Amino acid sequence: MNILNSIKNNEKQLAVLIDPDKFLVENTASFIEKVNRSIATHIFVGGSIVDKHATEVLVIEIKKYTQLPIVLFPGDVSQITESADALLFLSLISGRNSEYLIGKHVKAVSKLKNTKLEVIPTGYILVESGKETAVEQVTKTMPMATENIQDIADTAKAGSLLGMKLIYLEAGSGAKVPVLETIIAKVKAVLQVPLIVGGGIRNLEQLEKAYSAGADLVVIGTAFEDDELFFDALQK
Ligand code: 1GP
Repeated sequence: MNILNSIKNNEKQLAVLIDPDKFLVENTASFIEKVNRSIATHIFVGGSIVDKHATEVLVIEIKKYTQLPIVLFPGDVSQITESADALLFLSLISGRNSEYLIGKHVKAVSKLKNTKLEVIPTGYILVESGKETAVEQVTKTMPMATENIQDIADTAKAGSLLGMKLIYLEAGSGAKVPVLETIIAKVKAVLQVPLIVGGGIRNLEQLEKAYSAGADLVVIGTAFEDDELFFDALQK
């Protein structure tokens, strides 16, 4: 299966994000059963700070219970495991920290050698969301100001012109407010590649708003960590 091709324009797809640092492996079967019954189309695995082997252990466990594609969304090179189907090769193009623009990628090369992981170049854009997020702390970069919509759209466009196959608009895990619809719409309008939106989406209304504004794939993590009943609102 080609994972990039499974992330399509204008199809309202949903990725459930599982952070190995916050998730108990023994809960995998029951959690994934809920994912399977929901409208989720992808499972993303990753987090800002994760123990070295936790990602691999979790991915292997998840695979036992689902056919959905498992995509790594790593905060660090140590989270790369070939047990997954694909890897978002994220470049933090909203920031100017060279480690997160290209440095970690160079370090990843030796880990990627001889793996079958599908590597998907992804432009990652952190947008201001009302409180400091883990991405900000870990990467030591500032999010882009919400009033600079043109700047955000230009950054996304520049990423796609550099050959990035996906653009990810990120408010940050557990963000107070999701990325504004005006920003999603403006970015979508300049892109040909699919647009991923995540951070702070906690209910159906916010999910629908993100789709209506132009998100092709929405990523939700914290809302499921806080309350698995949210899956009930997302039944197929
Ligand atoms: C975080 O975009 C993802 O990187 C999802 O965010 O945990 O707030 O849903 P939440």
